[in-house]
Amino acid sequence: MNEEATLIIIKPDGLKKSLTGNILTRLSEAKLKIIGAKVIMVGEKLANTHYRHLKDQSFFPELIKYIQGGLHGENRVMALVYWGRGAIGKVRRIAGATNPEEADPISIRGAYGRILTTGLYENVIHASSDPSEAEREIKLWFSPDEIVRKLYPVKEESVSGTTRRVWQ
Ligand code: DAT
Ligand code: MG
Repeated sequence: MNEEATLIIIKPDGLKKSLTGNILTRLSEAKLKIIGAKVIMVGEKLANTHYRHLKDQSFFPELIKYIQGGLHGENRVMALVYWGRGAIGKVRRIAGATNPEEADPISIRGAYGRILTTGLYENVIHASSDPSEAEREIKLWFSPDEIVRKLYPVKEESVSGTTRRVWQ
């Protein structure tokens, strides 16, 4: 198993239902390292970019509303980067299947997810599904200095006299 990083998002329903502690406890079973964590509000641009592979799906507008908190009156999400051997697969297993009704009942999505009457899967967390998706998503959600490990190449960028580190 390769050492790798994966992105996890605790979605607005997870925060609204006060599930953060339960979810982090479940994820700790994987014996991975947290190398980045923050609570943020998701803007439209971030939401659209994150879910760009689904833009032609009928549920896309509802999905964008969901991740931005529009279905829960709760505009926060918690974003985390976990790192370790086989991290992507281990986290996906603990998360469970995309459809919460098909997910193992002891997985996070099986235990806490539901299907809305609109058909949208309200499934509590996001987890990267493969290494290239993980890299794209981590670079989208985190800047290099928000992660306590050198994951991907970085460059310096100068903006009006101040330099900052950005992904190459
Ligand atoms: P995953 O989140 O398991 O990687 P995905 O990337 O295919 O799944 O989809 C992103 C989210 O979109 C998913 O967590 C819930 C929602 N979704 C996916 N497929 C759906 C469907 N057929 N009906 C309703 N919601 C769906
Ligand atoms: Mg996915």
